[in-house]
This record gives sequence, C-alpha cells and structure tokens, in this order.
Amino acid sequence: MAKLTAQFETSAFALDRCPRWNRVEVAIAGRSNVGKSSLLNALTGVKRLARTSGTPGRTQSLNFFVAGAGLALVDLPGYGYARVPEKIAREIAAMMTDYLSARENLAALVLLVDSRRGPEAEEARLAATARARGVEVIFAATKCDKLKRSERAAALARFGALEAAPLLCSATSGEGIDDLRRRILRIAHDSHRPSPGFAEYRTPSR
Ligand SMILES: Nc1nc2c(ncn2[C@@H]2O[C@H](COP(=O)(O)OP(=O)(O)O)[C@@H](O)[C@H]2O)c(=O)[nH]1
Ligand SMILES: [Mg+2]
Repeated sequence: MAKLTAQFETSAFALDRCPRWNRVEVAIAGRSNVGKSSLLNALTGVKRLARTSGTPGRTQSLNFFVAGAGLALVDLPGYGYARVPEKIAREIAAMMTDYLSARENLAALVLLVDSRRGPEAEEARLAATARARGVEVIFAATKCDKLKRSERAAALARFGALEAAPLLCSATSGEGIDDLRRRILRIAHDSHRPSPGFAEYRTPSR
C-alpha cells in the first residue's frame, strides 16, 4: 500500500500569506459535508486532519499539511454552507480563485463530489479555473458505498460534461482510497518543484 503522511503546518487567509517553500502542492476541495475530512483521514491515517477542519476559524482558511518529501496537501475551505453570510462566502470564493489561478506550487486539485449528487456549477467553475493554467484536476466521487451496484454507471456518467473520469471513493469501505493516494504521490513525483528561492520558509508570525 502506498503511504501518505500529513502533518499540519500552517493556515493562510490570503494568497500572499501562503508558505514560501518549494513543495509541490496538491489541493483538496469540496462542498461542505461532501466527506472531505473523512477522506483526508482515510488517505493519510491522520486523525488530526478531521479535528483541524472542525476547528472554528480554520474552516475558512487554506490549511497546509506537510506530506512527505517535497509534497504538501492543502485543505481548501468547504463551500456551500447554508449558514455562511453572503459576504464571507464571496471572500472565501475569491481567496480560492486566487489560490487556484496563481499559486505557483499548485500541481493538482482533487475535487470531491458526492457520488449521488454529481458535479454542479461550483465544481465546474473550480475545475475550469485550475485547468485554465494546466493544473490537473482529479475528481473523487465520495461516499460511493451508498450507491447500489446498478447506480454506479450513472454516477460516473454525471461527470461527462466535465470530461472527467472520477475515482469512486469511500472513506467507509476504503474503495478508491489507495488509487487516489497513488495518484497524489505520482503527481508529487512527476511535478516540477517550484523555485528553490522559496525554500527559506518560516511560519509567519501573527
Ligand atoms: N456512507 C458514507 N458516509 C460518509 C463517508 N464519508 C463521510 N461520510 C459521512 O458524511 C458526513 C460528512 O463527512 P465529513 O467528512 O465531516 O465531511 P466534510 O464536511 O466534507 O469534511 C459525516 O456524517 C460522515 O460520517 C463515506 O465514505 N461513506
Ligand atoms: Mg470537514
């Protein structure tokens, strides 16, 4: 089994506060309740990731996790919360767009979509933003244990409009987890590391 570890490093609320390091970043995003915390736990075996995303204030930031040599995982804010005020939701969306469209370290975006729901306008927008600059998008269709055998083909077909072949994943059954982990590690291995000038990273004091 491929191995992926993750250790929390820092949070940022703006592109210019992101760590200056030369790690390749794989970002992970999805609508609230899509199963992101559960999937991150399943991928890395690190329970603290879940608690991190449950910590007030960290649900609206970019959260950086060191994930082995040369790689970082970036937990992007969940979107689609009903209770988040419009103004805050717009700020979060702008920060995500900044990160996806300009972050030099970013190599791939893992976009989580509930396998019973399929991608919607927000996923199409995020995928287009990343793809516009050559960032690979990996779609993970979550909670696939909830699909009946007969529903699996339809669940996959819902991604056709985005020209994507999603990985059916379940944190509950473990399906797809090792495949996703391998794809992330492969990206880390294949991607060009950003400028070594970024190596002098220190946690910002604030
Ligand atoms: N059946 C099933 N439920 C899941 C799975 N992953 C998460 N859930 C449930 O979905 C809800 C939201 O999960 P969570 O990981 O907190 O989602 P987040 O809001 O995206 O971080 C929780 O009740 C989880 O127990 C899965 O793979 N299968
Ligand atoms: Mg969560």
